[in-house]
This record gives sequence, structure tokens and C-alpha cells, in this order.
Amino acid sequence: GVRERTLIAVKPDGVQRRLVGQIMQRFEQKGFKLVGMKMLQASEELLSQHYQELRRKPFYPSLLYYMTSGPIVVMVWEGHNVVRTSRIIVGDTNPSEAQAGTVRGDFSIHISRNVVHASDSVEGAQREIQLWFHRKELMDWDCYNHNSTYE
Ligand code: YYY
Ligand code: MG
Repeated sequence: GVRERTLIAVKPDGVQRRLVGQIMQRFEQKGFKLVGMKMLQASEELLSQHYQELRRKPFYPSLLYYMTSGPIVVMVWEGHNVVRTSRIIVGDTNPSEAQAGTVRGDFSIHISRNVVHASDSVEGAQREIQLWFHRKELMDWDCYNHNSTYE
């Protein structure tokens, strides 16, 4: 439905490189609705829950070190098929494989510094949104031009 939500995060490298605005613009111009956003320094505790499926991967320690190295910007975007479409906007995990026109394809070179996070399933998105946001931090608001975006 049009109320599907996903978690997008600009990682420390993206913040350092001042890419927050350009990344947000891609979701706004597509027509998705921003329903939550904050800047924070992520704790290892939170990140270990966020990346719980990757705990045994060889790159996991360096991933956590990098993700705690500076502030990140976490956002919740809402709209029809937003989880799947966001993965397309963000591009392949490995920037060498990411198409030009995607965030990772346009702004990154190496998998360990791929600028942005996007939830990979509707269930995963729900889990991640609950992890990063309190319910009251998510705004329920009506977009005045909803009918220009949806039937
Ligand atoms: O969902 P996505 O971020 O595209 O990839 P994941 O497989 O969930 O891995 C999370 C994160 O881990 C990835 O964005 C970069 C990092 N990573 C890595 O540094 N090296 C790998 N071989 C695989 C993933
Ligand atoms: Mg993932």
C-alpha cells in the first residue's frame, strides 16, 4: 500500500562528504514522503542489532568501526513499494556493480564506503524503523498533492 515505509541512512562517509542533501533530494523528487529524520552518533549496541545478520561476516568488525566513526542521518520514507524502489535508487551494495544514476553508482567506489543504507525487505524495514525511531518521532502528515502522485 501507499503507507509502506523504509529506513534510509546516510552513513558517516556520506555525511562527511556533504551528500545528505543530494541523497534526500532523490527520494523527494521521486515522490516519496519523509516521515522521520534525525542525525546521531550510532552506538555499537544499536548497530549490532541493526546488522545482526552480518555478525559472523569477516567485514563485520570494520563495518561497525566505520559506522561509529561519525554522525549518521537516519530517515524514514513512505510510499507505494518504497522498500523495493529505494533499493533501486540506492543501487547495488558493491559500488563497482551499482549502475550510474543510483546513489552508490554516482557517489562511491568501494563497498566499505558505500554512502547509504536502505532496508532490504518490508519486514526488515519495520524492524529497523522500530530500532532507530520512537513512534512519536514519526510524523503522520498529509501531502497536499497526494492525488498528483497516486490514483
Ligand atoms: O543492504 P546492503 O547495505 O546493500 O548490503 P548488506 O549485505 O546488508 O551489507 C551491509 C553493509 O556491509 C554494506 O552496505 C557494506 C558492508 N559490506 C562490506 O563492507 N563488505 C562486504 N563484502 C559486504 C558488505
Ligand atoms: Mg542490508
